[in-house]
Parts: sequence; structure tokens; C-alpha cells
Amino acid sequence: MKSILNNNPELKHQIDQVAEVAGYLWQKGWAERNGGNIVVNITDQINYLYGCHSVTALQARLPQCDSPTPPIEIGTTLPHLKGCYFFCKGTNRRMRDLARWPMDNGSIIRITDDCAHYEIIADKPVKPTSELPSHLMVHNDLMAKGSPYKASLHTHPIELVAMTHHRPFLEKDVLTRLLWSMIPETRAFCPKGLGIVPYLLPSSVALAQATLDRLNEGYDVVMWEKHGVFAVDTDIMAAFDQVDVLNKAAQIYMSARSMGFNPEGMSDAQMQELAEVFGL
Ligand code: 2HA
Ligand code: ZN
Repeated sequence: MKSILNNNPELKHQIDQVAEVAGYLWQKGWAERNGGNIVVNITDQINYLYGCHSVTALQARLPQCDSPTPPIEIGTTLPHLKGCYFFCKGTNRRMRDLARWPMDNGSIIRITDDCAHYEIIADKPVKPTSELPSHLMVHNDLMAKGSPYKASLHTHPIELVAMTHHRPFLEKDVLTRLLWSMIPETRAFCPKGLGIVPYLLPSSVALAQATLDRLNEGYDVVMWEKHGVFAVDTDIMAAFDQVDVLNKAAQIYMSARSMGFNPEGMSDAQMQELAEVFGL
């Protein structure tokens, strides 16, 4: 079968991870219909293999793939993404389909040299998610900071979203402290906690900007009130793990509440001990 993944094990590993995570999102009930998005910066994997800095040069080495699309406007200029490659879930595509057929339900794009357009280079002309500009704004910021983070994930984890319907949990770091105190793993593996963005229209520039603001305050996972989470990490599996750990803590809280009591939670001293032992 024609695919850019052929003879490209580094890139194939990244896309296999995307497919695996997409399957988890569906199985967990976090990705109804076309809900959620995944965008991964795969520039290193493409350059490692092809060392190409122009799409024509790359395409010449990819005779097995479809021709690039004409450049499509991003809607904003992202100077740190010049010539970068991303794998993106397709617009209106389902996570459950991305899990089984990643290259039919997502595509690889290259940001053009003007930093304001992208071309779809492989495998098929699948138009990326409507949330692409928001994800790319975040990746532009990560690149500008020299961050090792390459993956961004948006999903709808049921229990975490439910908790944002309670106003006291939306105060800064209230939810973080509560979730940390439910089970030691949360403090250890989500040491930066959960940033909160008050409700904003999905896909809006305001939502993208507010998310960027929280990431710049030092959070890796940002909760969008009554909607979902946005997480960044080194790869898509690590981004998923953070959301999974936080949602597990939310499930423990809700299980305790549904048994009729308020969970006691670990003490501040116990959480402090964890922070010291794990060097957080
Ligand atoms: O793109 O979940 O919020 C699908 C979404 C948008
Ligand atoms: Zn969403």
C-alpha cells in the first residue's frame, strides 16, 4: 500500500501511538462522534529520513504519495513553525476511525515558508481539524520556547468535565489540590496540576489564547469549563497519560461521593512528602 510510513519506522512509531491513543479515547467514552483532536509535530522524524526543507524536494522522494494540495491559509502567521511537519486528525473525522485507519482519517501537513499556509503532503488530501489554528498556535509557542513537547491532545473526559459544572472547582488550583489528594500517582505524575479556562466558544481564537495563557503559567493540562481538556507533552502517549491519571482521580472522588461520603483526601503533609521523594 502507498504510504509515507513505508520504510520509515521512526515516523510509523509516532503514527502507531496516535492510533493507539485514539482507540483509548474512544473506548473510554471521551471521543463521541468527531470529538477531540490530536496534532503531533513530526518534523524530526521527517527530516531524519529525508533531510528535505522544501516540499518539492520531499515530494520528489515520495513518489508513492499523492501530490501536495495547493497551500491552504492557516488564518494566522506562526513564525516558529516554518517548514515544520505535523500529523493532524482530519476535520469531522472520528477518533474510533483514526484508531483503525490513521492515514485515512488524518494527514501530514507542512507549514509553508511564509508561515501562514500549510500543504497536505501525505498520504491523502484529508483536510485537518477545524481546531488546527489553535493547536498550531500552541506548537508555535512550544517551538519558540525550545520545549521538548511535540504533541497536543484535546478530548472530552467525562468525570473531569462533570467536575467543571461546579463553580467552586473553577477557582485557581482548587481542582488540582482535590485531584492530587485522591491518589498518590496524581501528585507524582501530573505535578503541574490542572489549569482552568472559563467557558469559551469551541474553536474560537479566545479559547486558543486563554489555553496558551494557562500553558505559559506552567500547566501541561488545561481544563476547558463544560467542554474538555487540552494537554501537551513530549509525545501523544505522555499527553494521554496525564489526562488519564487526572481523570482517574476524578473518578475516585465521584465514587466516594456516590457512596455517600466526602473523601478525606491525602493530607498536605503526605502530598509534600511525595513531592520531596519524587523531586517535584
Ligand atoms: O474538534 O472536540 O471541540 C472536535 C472538538 C472541538
Ligand atoms: Zn471538544
